[in-house]
Amino acid sequence: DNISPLQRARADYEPKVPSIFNGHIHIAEGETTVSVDDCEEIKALFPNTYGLPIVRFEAAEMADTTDPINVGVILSGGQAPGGHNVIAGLFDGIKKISSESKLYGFLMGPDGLVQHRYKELTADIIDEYRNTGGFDIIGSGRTKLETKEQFDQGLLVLKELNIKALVIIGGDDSNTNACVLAEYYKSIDAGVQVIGCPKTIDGDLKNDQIETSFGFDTACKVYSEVIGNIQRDCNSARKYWHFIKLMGRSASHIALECALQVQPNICIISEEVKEKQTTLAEIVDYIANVVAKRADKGENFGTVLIPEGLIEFLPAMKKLITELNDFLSRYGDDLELVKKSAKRDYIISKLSPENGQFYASLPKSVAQQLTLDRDPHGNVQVSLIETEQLLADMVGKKLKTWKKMGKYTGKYKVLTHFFGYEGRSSAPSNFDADYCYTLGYTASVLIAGGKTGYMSTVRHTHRPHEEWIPGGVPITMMMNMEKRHGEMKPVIRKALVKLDGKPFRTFVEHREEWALNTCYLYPGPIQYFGPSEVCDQPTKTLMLEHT
Ligand code: FBP
Repeated sequence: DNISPLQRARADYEPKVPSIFNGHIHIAEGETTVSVDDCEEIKALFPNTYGLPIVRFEAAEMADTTDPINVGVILSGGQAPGGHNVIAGLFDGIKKISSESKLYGFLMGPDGLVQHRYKELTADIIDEYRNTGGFDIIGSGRTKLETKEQFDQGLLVLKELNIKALVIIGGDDSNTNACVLAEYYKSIDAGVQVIGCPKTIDGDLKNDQIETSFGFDTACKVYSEVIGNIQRDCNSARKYWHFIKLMGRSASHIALECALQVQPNICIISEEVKEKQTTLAEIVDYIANVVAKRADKGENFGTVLIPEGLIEFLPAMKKLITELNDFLSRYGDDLELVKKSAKRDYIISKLSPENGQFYASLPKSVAQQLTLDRDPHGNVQVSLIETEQLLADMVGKKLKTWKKMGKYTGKYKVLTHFFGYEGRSSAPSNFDADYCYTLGYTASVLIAGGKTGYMSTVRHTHRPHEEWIPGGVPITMMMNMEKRHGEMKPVIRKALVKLDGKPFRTFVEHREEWALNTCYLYPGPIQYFGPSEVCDQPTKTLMLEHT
């Protein structure tokens, strides 16, 4: 037997769903919609799926259809807790319509559709994965579905399996592509609907229609548990500063949510850095100041939360990376020939004075990551840069100079951490288990109603589950035109941390106090059973944004 006792107990958990799911459902159409911006361009690009109405569900006497429906499902991009429950909800939904309905999973992401690699997801398989983390039921991948060839190739297997609708579970880019696919299939009368589901731990797929992307809740709770444990440890030994980097490709939602959950001494928010044009030196100064002030009180310990995306939000770093990419493509071969010990000076001599000076100020290990470790296209691999180490080292350097000046008398010992992958496949919290199952079931209702180019949505998620409002939103409504790789493209607008939003303002209200005093909160591990106030709470971000 290779499942853990918790897994066994969790298999029996029945996701809580909105009351409307207890009976038959009829789709009600609301007002027609427009895109968030660039309406004319989006309308021209999506003539068949633009301007569709938002849809809501109403209780009905009997089902609108009892015809069996074959559906395909794809998991796209990074793992997020709850993906298996989206699939379980979808499965239960189409089986409720007709026991003859079938669900097919395409393997290893969108590539499975193009390569015709799939498996039928039967009741036995689904039951094995209910309420579990990960995407291993069918695997995931990062292939982008964007060309006509891929769409046509995919259509062959969809026709072969008599699939009437495809559900794409993904982030902003995958849902943008889902919409392009929906538009294309509609334009050629392919007879295949496409429905999206909002996934990503990063929390940056949200807007007026989508309250949160699934997985964010669980991932933040996992990180907050561990940060809380670290805080209790450092408050006990009182000798380490912990620099903790948190996943989240560009937005800082995860770092902000964790800060609200654990009340650390410091949390940097990339969006604020960008807005205020803060320099790396200023961030280092800010952290060093807090370290010194705490040292004055004899508290030579603390926690610093750093969002993964920070590096790209630093204006000077952005400029340096651009010039380095250019430099490496021109002088990369010459650099190979330069002696290891002379490489650093060689690079500095070739950069503009401004960038050269900045490069010289970086710790050697980071400078090396910027120039030696490059991706197959020759670009700097920003995600490999250990920002937590970079900041810890630079703060150390600053404190040394302050020590010489008599401005600092404390002890500075550092430990660094990166929390990312360990939170992406955790068993979903009750919130994510319930939310995801509801999203999947909602998708089945949208499919039965003949909808295409829609994203499955659930509103009022800050309220008890009976009051949740499932429905569908046309994906074109969330789009605008943005420059991607030098070209204007229709995309779903990515949600960054809003500096005038309640979550950030709440953090700002408290951060000074949290910095100097020790106000740590210890959230503890995710609880799956027990009192509702311990088990079912959504994130602080969601509560602050909606109440
Ligand atoms: P998605 O946007 O696909 O959900 O992935 C999010 C994420 O976990 C980011 O937080 C992280 O930067 C990235 O994926 C890591 O990607 P990979 O899994 O390819 O290492």
